[in-house]
Amino acid sequence: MAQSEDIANTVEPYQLYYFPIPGRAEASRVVLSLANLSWKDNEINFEEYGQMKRNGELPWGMVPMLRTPDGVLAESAAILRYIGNMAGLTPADPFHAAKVDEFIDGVEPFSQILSGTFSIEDVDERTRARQAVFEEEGEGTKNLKLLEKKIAESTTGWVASTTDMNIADIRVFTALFGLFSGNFDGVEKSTLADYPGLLQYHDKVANEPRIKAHYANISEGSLRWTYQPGAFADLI
Ligand SMILES: N[C@@H](CCC(=O)N[C@@H](CS)C(=O)NCC(=O)O)C(=O)O
Repeated sequence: MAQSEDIANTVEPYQLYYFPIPGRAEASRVVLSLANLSWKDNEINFEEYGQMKRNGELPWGMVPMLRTPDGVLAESAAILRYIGNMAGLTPADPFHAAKVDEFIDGVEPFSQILSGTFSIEDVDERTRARQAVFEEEGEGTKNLKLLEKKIAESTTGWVASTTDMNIADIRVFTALFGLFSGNFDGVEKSTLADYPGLLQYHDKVANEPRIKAHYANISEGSLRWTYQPGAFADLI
């Protein structure tokens, strides 16, 4: 890829920068697409990330980062809310909008459950550490149970009890099922067999027409297979 200054000179008014994985940028990528904005997905490698950081292009020294016609925006939740507002994917009434925010912020501990394991160089040790996360008393298990409980409490099937799908669903769906793509040693998709409520939620979101269309044509070997309908059908 060209240097970051060159990327910024391309024509799309919205430019997202993140690593070539779903991770913290995936929900914003989906919503940028659903918003029909003209945008570019700049998948950067670690060296390019380092260069952008040294150049002072990243407001908080991290990615994702979004360039917009109004300026640069960092923090994945802020980016998601901004794009979600433009896409009509946030509720209008203040309470439901706040409930949506609650879920976007509430899923944060879950999205960090592997964070202590990335620095473990030995693959066997790393695998064991991640398996422990999903043992009975592990943080992964606690978080999956909590998420399943929250979804069961929904009055509409959408995570924040909204009438329609919104950015909270897209964040929870991409964070939750992205973890089981096989990209993380020691994290087995079979774990989800213990969570029928989560599998039902997967079915609901993956079959939502806009989500289904968005992931209909992913490339061979893509990590995004967990977002397609039927991805976990063998566990049901
Ligand atoms: N709170 C931030 C956290 C961003 C974050 O942790 N970004 C990671 C990638 S997932 C990063 O930039 N890591 C590079 C580094 O810290 O060296 C957000 O949600 O955007």
